[in-house]
Amino acid sequence: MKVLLLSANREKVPYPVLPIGLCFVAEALERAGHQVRIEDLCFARDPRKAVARAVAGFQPGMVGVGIRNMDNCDYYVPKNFVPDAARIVADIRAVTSAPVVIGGSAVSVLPGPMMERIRPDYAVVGDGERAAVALAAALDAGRDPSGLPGIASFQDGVPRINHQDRVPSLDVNTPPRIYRWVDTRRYMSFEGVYPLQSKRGCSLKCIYCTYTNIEGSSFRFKNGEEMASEIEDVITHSGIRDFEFVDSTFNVPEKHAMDICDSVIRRGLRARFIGSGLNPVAVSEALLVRMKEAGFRSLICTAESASDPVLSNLRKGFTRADVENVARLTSKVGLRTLWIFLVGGPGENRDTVLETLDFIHKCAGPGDVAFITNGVRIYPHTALAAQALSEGVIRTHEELIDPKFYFSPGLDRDWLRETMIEHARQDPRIMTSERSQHPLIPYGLRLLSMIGVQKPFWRFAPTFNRLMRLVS
Ligand code: B12
Repeated sequence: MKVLLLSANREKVPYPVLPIGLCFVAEALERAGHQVRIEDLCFARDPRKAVARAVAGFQPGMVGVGIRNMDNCDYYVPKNFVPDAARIVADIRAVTSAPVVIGGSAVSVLPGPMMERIRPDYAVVGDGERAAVALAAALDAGRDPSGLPGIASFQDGVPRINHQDRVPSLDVNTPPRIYRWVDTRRYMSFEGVYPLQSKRGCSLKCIYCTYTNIEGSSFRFKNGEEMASEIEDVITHSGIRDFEFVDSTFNVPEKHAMDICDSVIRRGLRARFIGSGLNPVAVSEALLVRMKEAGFRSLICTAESASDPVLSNLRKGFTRADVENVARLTSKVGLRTLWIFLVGGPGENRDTVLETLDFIHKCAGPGDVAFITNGVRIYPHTALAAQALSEGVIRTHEELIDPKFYFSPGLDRDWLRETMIEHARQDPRIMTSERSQHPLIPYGLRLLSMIGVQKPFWRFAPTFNRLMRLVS
């Protein structure tokens, strides 16, 4: 069967990200004998025309739409991507009667409401590889796919969702070989880095997080040798050397992270690892040293807070002392760190906010940057959503298809905003999420990329903040 896959994501903040999930699905469908084409709408001048052209030129028997983001999780500069996805599906319908299936992380977060808003024929919930192949096989054979695991469909006008058992290991998933499917160079011309996935799942219990709902709560791994081969293949075929692990967190569990680093070092791959999430719950000096040896240039530390009561309420599983320890170790080993803070969760008040800001001023390294988001996006079927329901902040999980934010009742939102602006003025290493939405940033990234500056580009955030201060 001919399968056309469209990537709906056109978001360029903080930079355009390669559609790795869709490419995993494309590879699986191709391996199953289907003829597959991807139409990436990220840079399309006129996405509606691009959709119509892609369908008319390929005449697919099934169309898949990859939907990564519902919204940008920003309270001050909100963007909602669901209407764009609905329009893409309507545009597909206008030119073909082929069945339409949606999939991607946004769909897995809230499948029912996403189906109701976007009106596809089917949705894939969870991993796409097996479910999409089973769906295409059923449609090809004229069988009803609505009972298949991982497939959601409308029954009497109401979405019915069949959850799937997660495969026990990732060994069955061959690499997504993204360079075969989309114009990777175009992405690299921003702050693009090539995404790698070495595991799925997350065993942590952070109250606001969707990761366990998307990927499951137990880990499924690819081993170090497989990852090293994948990296080698990407370098050989595309020349790309800047990578980033999109695992829930790279360093948990540590043994697996060590295994990946060891294999990369053994192969002598001259790869650079730019992003990759580091969780303070398990950071040893030995791991950081090994990561640096493997080619890690910088890290993204998802501390979320540096105040003990808030960390405890968020169930982060670590304390301020652990966060301070990470700051000490990353400085000692020489790994620049982008610190991520999520301010406004349960128990947050003026004192706890000031504690976090104090950490940034005093403990973050001189080359580090702190990215701060105000308000916590409430996601369905999380402990935070349960709390928000009991406090009357929301009425149903389903309404969370539209972004809703949790702000601690002990915090004045105006005070919070002004305080952040004030501290960012004092310490230009502080980047507020609001400021990161500045329309000039994508142009700046392109410029830096064009002149061949080494990544990560977030290290120029203080320069950008100083410039903004001059012009405002
Ligand atoms: C790593 C990551 C990042 C990195 C990306 C780095 C990179 N180079 O790619 C960074 C930090 C840059 C980032 C940024 C953003 N992110 Co982000 N990110 C993630 C994370 C942790 C992993 C994404 C990933 O690549 N997964 C690996 C792939 C293989 O999985 P997958 O896409 O789900 O694909 C599988 C299935 O979904 C399915 N599938 C996928 N597509 C399709 C299509 C079809 C047709 C079918 C049938 C199936 C299918 O099959 C795939 C294989 O099994 C997720 C959380 C998570 N655990 O999923 C959040 C997540 C996707 N991000 C999210 C958001 C909001 C953002 C931002 C908008 C804002 C922000 N605050 O950072 C930006 C947007 C960037 C952009 N330009 O789009 C949200 C999206 C939900 C929402 N609210 O809309 C998530 C879910 C996190 C969350 N808050 O819950 N992100």
